[in-house]
Amino acid sequence: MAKIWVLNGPNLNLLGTREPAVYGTATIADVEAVCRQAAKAHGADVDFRQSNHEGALIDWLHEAGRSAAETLGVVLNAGAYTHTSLALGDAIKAITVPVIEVHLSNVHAREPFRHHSYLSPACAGIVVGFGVAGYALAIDGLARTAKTYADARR
Ligand code: CA2
Repeated sequence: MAKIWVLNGPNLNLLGTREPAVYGTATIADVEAVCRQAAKAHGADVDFRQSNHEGALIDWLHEAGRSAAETLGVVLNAGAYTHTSLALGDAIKAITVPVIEVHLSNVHAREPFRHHSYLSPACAGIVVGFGVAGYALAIDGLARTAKTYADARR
């Protein structure tokens, strides 16, 4: 079965416990359930992970890249590392599977330091501001475009 990686960065394990006005009330387990359902509709399986460590996210992107043959792509919410991590941007550039950047909140309607992303230039697409539904939208987008990327790798 084709695989979609869903990678979540720092503090997203706390989802649903604080700042509901910004991030909603859904928990990370709810996010995982939404992803599994969205992927199932495309006949894909989900590898869902969260880490508070930049290096773990980089290692997982490399792992996803190595599994290109069975991978549709990666949905990545890198949390605050989005705005700080050149290394994560480089890791996305280094792999050939498509990566969709997701943010629960509309980062462009928030503080100016959230307007810049080191990841966006390396990503196949971006989904911001749709809350947890954004993960499902990203998975739909991946499923619709993955063949284009697979053909380009041949
Ligand atoms: O909107 C998003 O998804 C963000 O990636 C969330 C990050 C933030 O730094 C980005 O600018 C935008 C923050 C994740 C922290 O998540 C929490 C959720 C609930 C309670 C505490 C933290």
